[in-house]
Amino acid sequence: MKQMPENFLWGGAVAAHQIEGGWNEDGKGISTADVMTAGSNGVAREITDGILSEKYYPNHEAIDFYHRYKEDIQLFKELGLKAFRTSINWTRIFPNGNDEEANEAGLQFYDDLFDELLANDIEPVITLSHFEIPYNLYKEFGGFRSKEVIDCFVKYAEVVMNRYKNKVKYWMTFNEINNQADGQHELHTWTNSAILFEEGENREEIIYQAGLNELIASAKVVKLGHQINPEFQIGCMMAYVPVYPYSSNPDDQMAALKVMQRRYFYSDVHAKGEIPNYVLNEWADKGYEIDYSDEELKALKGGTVDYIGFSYYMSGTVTTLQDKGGYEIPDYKNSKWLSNPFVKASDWGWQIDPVGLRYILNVIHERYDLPLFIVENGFGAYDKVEADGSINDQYRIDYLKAHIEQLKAAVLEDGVNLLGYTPWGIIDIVSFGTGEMEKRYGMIYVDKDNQGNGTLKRSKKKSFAWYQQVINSNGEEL
Ligand code: P53
Repeated sequence: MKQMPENFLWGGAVAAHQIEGGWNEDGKGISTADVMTAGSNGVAREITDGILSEKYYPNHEAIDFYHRYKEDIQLFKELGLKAFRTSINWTRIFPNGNDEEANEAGLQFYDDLFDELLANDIEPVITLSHFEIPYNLYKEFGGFRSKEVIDCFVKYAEVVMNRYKNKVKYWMTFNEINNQADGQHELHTWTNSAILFEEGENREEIIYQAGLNELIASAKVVKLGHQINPEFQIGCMMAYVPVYPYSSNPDDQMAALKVMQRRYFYSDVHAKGEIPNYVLNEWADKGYEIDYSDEELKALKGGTVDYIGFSYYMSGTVTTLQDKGGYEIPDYKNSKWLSNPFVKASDWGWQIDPVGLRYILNVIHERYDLPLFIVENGFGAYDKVEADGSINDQYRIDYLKAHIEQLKAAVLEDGVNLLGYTPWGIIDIVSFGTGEMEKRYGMIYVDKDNQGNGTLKRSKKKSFAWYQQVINSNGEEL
């Protein structure tokens, strides 16, 4: 029987702002995540102008990993994690984003964290910006609208890549850089680019500019990183939501292709180092004046990524048929986004589609011929603590099992080169989309509710022992 590669990185993933807390400790500055209030299922998070005393900001304390990481890493070790994906919070290192000097206390925190992981044989996998941009860079420059912020990011990356060059091998630049793609969702343009819009601005054009600025920054960092340590593996990080045509109508195929191109723009530039024709033509047709120099085009070419990191949670569906319902999207004439009648959805409406993971692994493998890394996948759900303290999250096991079966098919049957699998929110954390604690992904439960009450005590869910066995058997026993 074919087996998963010996060095396959079974792991778990989180992000600094969703786990650490300690939002104003040891010299840390305010980040974009620190001004996001708690929303709820169906209610958007608010982005406030600075920090307002009457509001609740769930990321300020999060699960207090900042002070509890040692005990949490002991649980990760017991679980058997070979890799742990987190991010460096930019504002611990450069509190304002454009400070002259880096903040030594912030650098020391990540030294200690990485040492602790390595001492427990856990490989750190590090994102440089996971929705954590210094708030000051929004105030001073309007976020990634500005070319100035490219230099701030490159300087920050250079400092941390130098500092941790013997501790961290796997890096990613911008988390889910394509979330912002259509420019329409405030939370996404804020967290990807630190951009808020004025009335009447052309959002699409501005987001193309900001996205390109990030791609240039990323490429410069990839080049620099390889100079700092040629062993570095530096990837991009995409949110892949494969979009299917609803029917075999040729227009539905084109609609699905066009919706995907808007997202592929980002990984195309990351992987191929060039702005694709379909985007250059769109800019010309719409009269967009996107600012880039020859020097920047050269930078793109010189900083292509080593691997494609991506999240996978769900798939989507589009149609041009007019009698199926759904809501209109701009990517192709008369196209509408609708739910897929062949798959079920989570309580938050995320469509559950394990086969979609195998599908997208194949598509991306064919498109780029690069190693792939699933750095997020998981099931956000309400968990119930039983009277005896146990948590029987069989639904989470079912979700993860079904997805691991499909990733195994992609590797063992389809020949996809996959570096690892780090399921999201290995320990319960603050939800990004809603700011809730009770949208839980973890195999480790954290006693805290949506209002911020709870002891923060950690306990193992049923999925803990299950995942332990998956890792132990290198994916054989599901
Ligand atoms: P929450 C959309 C589609 C796929 C992944 O999300 C997404 C999003 C944004 O909502 O985000 C990623 O916590 C993101 C994580 C986030 C995770 O998915 O809203 O990288 O920071 O927590 C899950 O359920």
